[in-house]
Amino acid sequence: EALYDKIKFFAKFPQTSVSLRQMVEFGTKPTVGTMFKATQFLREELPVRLAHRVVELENLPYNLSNMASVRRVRDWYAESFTELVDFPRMETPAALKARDRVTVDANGHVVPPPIHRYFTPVDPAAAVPAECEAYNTAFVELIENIKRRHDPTVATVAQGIKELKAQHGLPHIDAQVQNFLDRFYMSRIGIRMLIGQHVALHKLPARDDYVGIICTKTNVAQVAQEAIDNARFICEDHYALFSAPNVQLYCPDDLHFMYVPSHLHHMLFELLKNSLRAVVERYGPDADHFPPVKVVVAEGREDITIKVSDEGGGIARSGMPLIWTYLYTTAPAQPEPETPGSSDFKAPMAGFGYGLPLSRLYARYFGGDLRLISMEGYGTDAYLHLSRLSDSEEPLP
Ligand code: W6P
Repeated sequence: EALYDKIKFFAKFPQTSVSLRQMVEFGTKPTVGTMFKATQFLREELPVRLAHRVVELENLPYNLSNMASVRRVRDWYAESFTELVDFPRMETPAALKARDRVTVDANGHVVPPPIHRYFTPVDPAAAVPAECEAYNTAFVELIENIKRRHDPTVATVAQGIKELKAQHGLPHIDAQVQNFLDRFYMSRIGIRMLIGQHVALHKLPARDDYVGIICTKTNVAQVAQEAIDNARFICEDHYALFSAPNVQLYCPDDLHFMYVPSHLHHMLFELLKNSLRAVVERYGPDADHFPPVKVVVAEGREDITIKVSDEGGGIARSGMPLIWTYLYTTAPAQPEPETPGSSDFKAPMAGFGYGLPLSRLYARYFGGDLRLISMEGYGTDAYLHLSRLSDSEEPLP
């Protein structure tokens, strides 16, 4: 039908990645004119990214594309795509200048205008049409609604994967499905980052340590301590413990770098929950002593690395690859929040659900990585590498 043809056309455009540095340089003291350029960029880029996902959702193996849950997610993507391409263009001289017509290269690939057309701050003194502000506000409202619409995506896709597992009785995830999910969730992280950043720049009052949702001085010890407190609380609640295993944090108080604090919190919280769970399950909830979990933070030139070590008995070497799959979960099924407004970052004491593969994607999104090394019979070390060189480009599947 017509909509799908349009989506296929947009999916031919290459996606344009934005570096953390670009996000920060662009978002520092944004003017209405600068925000207008960002609006123009997202008004072009978001439909392209969504279209890529719709096409991929339509072509999944194992009849996944026909599953009710996957179709529901596909419909959200198509709906959001439609709203974005139907959002009116504003034909100001500045907008026309920023939007050179696309060209087609020798291989028939569509070449979009270069990103610096959009990502160059506008001189605060430049004359900006009065309508721009209202236009920006309307666009922010649109993408906020889109972001909210897609909140239940992870839970809904997970439902489809569970059904697939039940139907095929797959012992562990198929590489093709694993690959799709890694790409799909990585793309989702990028889309939600761009929307979250744009909305925050538009709405939040300027602060000298924040550019949108990026904190230029993310204090590692502070975020780590919050993640520790939250994970211990959840652990105590889940196992009805008087006191969760202790977590010792070794981190300079003043160590800071440019990052998205909510991402860092999310990754550490996931790792800590896994470690606490392993320790409590190994020693039993009634044990009168638990070996502490240790968090060591190291500052290198390239990376800040955070090691989370537990003595929870470790994982067999043969079980290690399963840790990163989306089908492998030892935790009992839990009701997922489906209500609009529920946040991305909320999860009770799960096992190796989606926490680890998603945390690794969050790490990789800004050029980092997450690795696990385990000693079966003793414990596990998780290494969270975070890139300090903020010019890593978004990885775009
Ligand atoms: C375990 C299993 C695991 C996964 C991720 C992080 C820490 C741990 N500890 O036993």
